[in-house]
Amino acid sequence: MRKKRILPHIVALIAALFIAGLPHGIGILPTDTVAEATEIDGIGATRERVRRGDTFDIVVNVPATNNTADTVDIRIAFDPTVFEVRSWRPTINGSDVMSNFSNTDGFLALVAANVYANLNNGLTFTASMKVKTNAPLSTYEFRLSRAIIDNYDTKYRWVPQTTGINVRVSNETASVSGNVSLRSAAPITVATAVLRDSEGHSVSQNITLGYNTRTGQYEGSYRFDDAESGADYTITVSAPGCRERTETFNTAYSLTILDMPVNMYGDVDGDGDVTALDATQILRFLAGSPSEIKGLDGITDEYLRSVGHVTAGSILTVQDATQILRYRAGFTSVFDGI
Ligand SMILES: [Ca+2]
Repeated sequence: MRKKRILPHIVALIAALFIAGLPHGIGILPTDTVAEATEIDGIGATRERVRRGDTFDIVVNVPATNNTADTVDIRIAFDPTVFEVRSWRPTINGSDVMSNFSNTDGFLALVAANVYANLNNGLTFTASMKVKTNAPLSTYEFRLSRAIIDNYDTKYRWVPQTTGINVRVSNETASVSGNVSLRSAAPITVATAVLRDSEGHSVSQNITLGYNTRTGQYEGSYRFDDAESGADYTITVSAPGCRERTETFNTAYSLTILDMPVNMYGDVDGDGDVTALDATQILRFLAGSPSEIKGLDGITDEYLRSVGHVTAGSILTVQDATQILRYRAGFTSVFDGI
């Protein structure tokens, strides 16, 4: 159908007539993972695991090229018994784009003829989708069933790397919660918790820490209620001047309680100060003697090992102990940059 240049005009005209009577969406919800999805060459989703009633974005991304396109013609197929389109208003700067969708037949489409769009920066088209409240729990594909961006003079033709994206509908939720605590001579009143799923999507939460006179610690708590049940996650807690702590777990229960104590850089024994005693713990560990890092049970506390590892090297060495001693003695050390 693309032997002559006139045809795209006709396609666009038909599309324009066809969309005239269709309802428009109700606005695109911003999400913090759109940038990630737009790095895809082809089709992507801002969320690959959703629950009934959730909204998310389907993104079609055409990577940057030096070619000039005559025609943009895209169609995405989805299961209309599971998803519905909230908004699909693709635009190309300076061009008229005919867009169309059907929540009955399950597709999103756009046609733009003779757009001569400058593809130097690439093109991104976003549809806001909603999971129907009665959607069966399963995995569904959004398929880029038509993806044509070409130029009749240069014969440029886009071949997307990703033509399908799976979105899993699950309706079981799990919560993850825990206390965050640290000892520090100077007040540390804020921390951050980041919950990350196995696909790399993450949500973060700011934690306010208060000083507990009974325990002598700065303490606060985090809680995430939007996790999926039975899935693998990591949680990472960070605080100023402290070694970040990451734990991996599975939401096997409806509530997972994971306390996340953190230590200041170099404070191996966790007393809130960086002293020669911390350097001693490192040296004992390196010598194979029992220490805070590896006790008599022979189990190495990987977090405390990372707390003692203050230099940029790949493993804990005597250099780490030396830096702690230098810092304590008032010499220049890696602590100057913390
Ligand atoms: Ca200490």
